[in-house]
Amino acid sequence: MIKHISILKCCGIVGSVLLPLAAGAQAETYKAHLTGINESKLGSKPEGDATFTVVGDNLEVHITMRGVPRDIEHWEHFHGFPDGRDATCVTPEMDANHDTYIDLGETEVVSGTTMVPFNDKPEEMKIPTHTYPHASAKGDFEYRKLVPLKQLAETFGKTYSGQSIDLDRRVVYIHGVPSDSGLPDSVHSLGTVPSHVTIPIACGKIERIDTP
Ligand SMILES: [Cu+2]
Repeated sequence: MIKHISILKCCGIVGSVLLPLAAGAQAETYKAHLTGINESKLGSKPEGDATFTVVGDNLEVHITMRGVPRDIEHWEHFHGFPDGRDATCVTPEMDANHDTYIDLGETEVVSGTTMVPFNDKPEEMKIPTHTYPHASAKGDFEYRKLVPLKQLAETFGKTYSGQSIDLDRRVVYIHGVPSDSGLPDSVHSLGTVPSHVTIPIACGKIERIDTP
């Protein structure tokens, strides 16, 4: 029963040493309920859920969204503070430049920075890719991924000098509106990535839901 300790010790995502599960005990699980941002501009009401479950050496990520702009790719990540501070979701009154849009920069005050992508290979932590989920013609998508925890923890620790993933201090963001949305220049983005790709459309705070 104790053979898993060494594995979990290296990768425990809350930084604690996890004891083996007793029969019937629940796996280490986190959940975020996502609700819309910039909804008045979207003409739809994004909503969904993200769950994160530690399964052996992997983190199983499952994200379902509905009401998002249809037929386009949607960037999605967890965001957080490199110093481990607790991140929360942006709120409408945080529109610092009063252009009536919440852009990526305006999320940073309370949500920190873009950390781990939910694309084809989250463990590589490469943010600009074209491997994010693509919404259906109805405006739904589902993303499911088994992420090797040890690899993710290593990449994370290198990127954010010795920090751990600490899911329960992070938030999940979904981004993206169609390229012909006519966003004003006041909507700021990430480097050279167009603002229609990075504009946030939904956010949810991650919380641990099993009983540690
Ligand atoms: Cu993001």
